Amino acid sequence: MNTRKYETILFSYREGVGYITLNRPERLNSFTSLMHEELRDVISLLESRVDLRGVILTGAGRGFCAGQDLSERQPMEPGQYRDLGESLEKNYKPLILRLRALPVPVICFVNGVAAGAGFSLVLACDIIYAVKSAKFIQAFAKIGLIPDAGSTHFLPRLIGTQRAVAASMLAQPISAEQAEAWGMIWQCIPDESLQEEIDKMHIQLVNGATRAFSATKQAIYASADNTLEQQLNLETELQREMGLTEDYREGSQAFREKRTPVFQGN
Ligand code: T3D
Repeated sequence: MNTRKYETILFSYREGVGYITLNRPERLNSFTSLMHEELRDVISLLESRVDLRGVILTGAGRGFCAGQDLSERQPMEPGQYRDLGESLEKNYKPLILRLRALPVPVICFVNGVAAGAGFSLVLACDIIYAVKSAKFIQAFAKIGLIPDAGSTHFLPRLIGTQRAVAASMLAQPISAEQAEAWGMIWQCIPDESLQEEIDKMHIQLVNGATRAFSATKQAIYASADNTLEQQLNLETELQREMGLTEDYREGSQAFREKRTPVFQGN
């Protein structure tokens, strides 16, 4: 296993799968400047790997991520203000955009509470599992902020405008079961099955048709802004590319031979 040492996250790389674990359990893995710096470093490494097959993201301890570490924000004197736009531009925007743009599936295993920008981070992932005891809180309203780090983009698309507005303004926790029922996450899993599900996902990623996963992401995410005709054109272009891959050759051959395909991800 290829392992690098960080202070606020754990990172490992195994058989083309990058594992990122947010690792400040005593503060529910809330984001600090250092955590952003370390995440940037890890994402750069993932972007540079030609053998990348997938990414698995989770949190250490009882929480997934409680958003911005509020203890990093010093109390302000009357008349003093903070430029929060600077923090979003520097840290959150690149994190969300780069994670979303990774050319492989990014799978989130939500192991506990996800609040504020931690909730947004979850929504930026391609497939989301959450343990039954996990909950999701748009905590921003409680401190006088709007949902950020992509939540106003992802949430209405996933659960509809009414639910997105209410969840954001009321800041009420959404249970993992509710999240699954609303289509906000893929699956709610028993708490005790977390590691087993991660291990199963590892196998799926390592054996998957990675190029097709990448093009699937591209096509589905582009559909929000495309007309039907533009989307059909995009599908045509991407499917033409898929027809040139070794994985398609192998997949169709395996079907003919009635065996499981052995995809190499190229
Ligand atoms: O500033 C900018 O850069 C702008 C961008 C903002 C993006 C954002 O994310 S804003 C939203 C920030 N997040 C929040 O407002 C959530 C704050 N946390 C909570 O509301 C609650 O902790 C939870 C609902 C998430 C969980 O509640 P609970 O009861 O399970 O745990 P707890 O006891 O509140 O937290 C455990 C410890 O973690 C506790 O420390 P202690 O008392 O044991 O020493 C708590 O203070 C700490 N903690 C939790 N969240 C944060 C945190 N410490 C710093 N920052 C946090 N966000």
